[in-house]
Amino acid sequence: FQQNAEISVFEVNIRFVGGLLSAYYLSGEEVFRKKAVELGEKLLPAFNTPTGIPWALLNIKSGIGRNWPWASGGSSILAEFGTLHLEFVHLSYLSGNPVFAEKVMNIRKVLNRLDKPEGLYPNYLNPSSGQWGQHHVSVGGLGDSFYEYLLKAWLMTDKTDEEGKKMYYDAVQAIETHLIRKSSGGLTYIAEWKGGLLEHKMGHLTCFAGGMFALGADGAPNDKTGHHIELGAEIARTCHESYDRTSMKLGPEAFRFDGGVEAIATRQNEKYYILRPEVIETYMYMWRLTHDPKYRQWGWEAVEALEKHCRVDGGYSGIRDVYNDHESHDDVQQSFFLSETLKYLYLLFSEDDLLPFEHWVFNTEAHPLPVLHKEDGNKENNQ
Ligand code: DMJ
Repeated sequence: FQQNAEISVFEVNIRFVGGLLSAYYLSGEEVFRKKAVELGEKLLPAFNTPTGIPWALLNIKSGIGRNWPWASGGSSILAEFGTLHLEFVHLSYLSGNPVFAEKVMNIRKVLNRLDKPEGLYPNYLNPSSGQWGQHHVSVGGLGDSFYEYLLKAWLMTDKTDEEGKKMYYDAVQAIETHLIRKSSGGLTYIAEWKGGLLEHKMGHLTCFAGGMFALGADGAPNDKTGHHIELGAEIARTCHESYDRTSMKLGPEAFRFDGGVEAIATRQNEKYYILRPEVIETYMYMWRLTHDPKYRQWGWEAVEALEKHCRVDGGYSGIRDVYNDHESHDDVQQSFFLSETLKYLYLLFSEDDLLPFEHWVFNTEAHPLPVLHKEDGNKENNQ
């Protein structure tokens, strides 16, 4: 933790803070609690900006932060600063130090003060001016886990975090109106929004949203529970199609619904598969919430494809082109393959009482965090 190195605040939080917190809750070993809190403290200087919206990058020795220069004139990114909430609430809960929860609650305050174009959250926010950057909206890369954490913040507080709940269902309403479309072949997809214009492309990352809609169905306002489950099922089907329409039965990084194609990657640089979990994650949620056997069948198709095309001597590798009959391996096994892809597969074929949703939420890297039940006094701690 003393290295003179620049780290991604988001990645360190979801992979390492989240991993340490899970290790603590699953083992009860004090060392994990202590290290999670120590690491959380190392991240705090990232919040030293005029608005308290954290920097994306932080030198953990000097505490100096900055943003990616490519991010709309040095903005912070919604999916990055919006994906600290669950871990930081737990850090306050476990340390007795309210500072962590205060930092993430302030992020919400800034967001709630801002006007949102058509009710949508742009992916970029300038941490100095507190103004939106480019009006690009996505439920995939740069946006995704912000929405996931609104819902899970509500669930993780035993449904006491009413602000998180409202922000989630309002956001989904705007996403449905402005981003969700149906192709002529009947596939529901989530497009990207750029200053009011739609790009009819869906990323592999966006496929997590099927599971999210289903997980959030229960609390949906205006009797919309069935509708949110159905939306989850439709996204799951579309993402399954994106796998089924390749030679390897593994999905591309992004697929399009324009120029006469549906659920197919048309650009060479979008044809790769890097062992990502989102489609299997959605199958797992859909299975648990509906028990429709097709989700296990689809999961098993993915297992067979992974064994056939990604298994290599040293482990598993990403693939450069899923439409090619011959594998070209990228020689990388991403850490989310173990923490997410294989874990969600394991859960898909396990009984529902293994890490039941009533007691656990998964952080965006699939590290399980316990629900803070009301009787354990979560209200005081969260405040
Ligand atoms: C993971 O690091 C997390 O799920 C993150 O939210 C986005 N996607 C990668 C895996 O694809």
